[in-house]
Amino acid sequence: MAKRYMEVATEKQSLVCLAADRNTMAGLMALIEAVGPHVAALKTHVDLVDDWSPEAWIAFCEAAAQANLLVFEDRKFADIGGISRAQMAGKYDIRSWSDLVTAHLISGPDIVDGLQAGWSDVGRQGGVLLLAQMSSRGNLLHPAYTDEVVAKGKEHAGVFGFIGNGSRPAELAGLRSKVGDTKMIWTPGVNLAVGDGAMGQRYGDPMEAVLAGSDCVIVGSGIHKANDPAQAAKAYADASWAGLMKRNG
Ligand code: S5P
Repeated sequence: MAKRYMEVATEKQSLVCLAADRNTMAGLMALIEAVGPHVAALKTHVDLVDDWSPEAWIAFCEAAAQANLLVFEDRKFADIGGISRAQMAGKYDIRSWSDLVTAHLISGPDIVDGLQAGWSDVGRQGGVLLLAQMSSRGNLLHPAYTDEVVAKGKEHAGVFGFIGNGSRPAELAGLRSKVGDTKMIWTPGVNLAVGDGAMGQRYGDPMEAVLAGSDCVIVGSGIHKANDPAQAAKAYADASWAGLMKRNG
């Protein structure tokens, strides 16, 4: 999965994952069409779509595949292993279309096995991104918790990587030194307009995040609320790629 992501990122010269936080199927489809060439992955919150239907969602995932995008459901699973496995099925059947999902490790490491079992149940493979840090102010993912998530996640083959805080480059650099080079770090809380966002969100600069060790900047409103989402996506892609070139010297 990591190889696939890096291939797409290299082809598009973009380390950007679009947080496609729109609440209609038409809005989501329009977004993929506009920004597909400039982003390497697509993050969804399937339960915030007002007119969701299985058929419309299948068409959306097909459009994402055509645009060569990994599909990442940001479900932030947190329950015990067996329930997480069951939640991969259910109405939204996340296991059948997601390549990546997010999870908190608060309930212990079996959640990763539960999510992996979910994909196995339908003969698919996927990767888990564990929340090691968050971008929102006052969050409770304190450094000792982060350290435990990293220590346990690094050892687990089902863990694709970690969510790190894109709004604080110093925190992110600290996370990268703990994670090492074997797992991904993807970072929300990124916007070209650095500073405080709505309802406690905080934003850092995309290039700074990549320089601090991010493998992928997750950008939502900076793209989907822009007057010209395609142009905005290109600007984020360029900033992320310039960061990678600079980091690699
Ligand atoms: O700590 C986090 C973790 C995540 S996954 N902070 C976040 O903001 N996110 C997600 O990233 C959040 O659920 C949203 O979909 C996206 C950020 O969107 P933006 O509009 O603030 O860029």
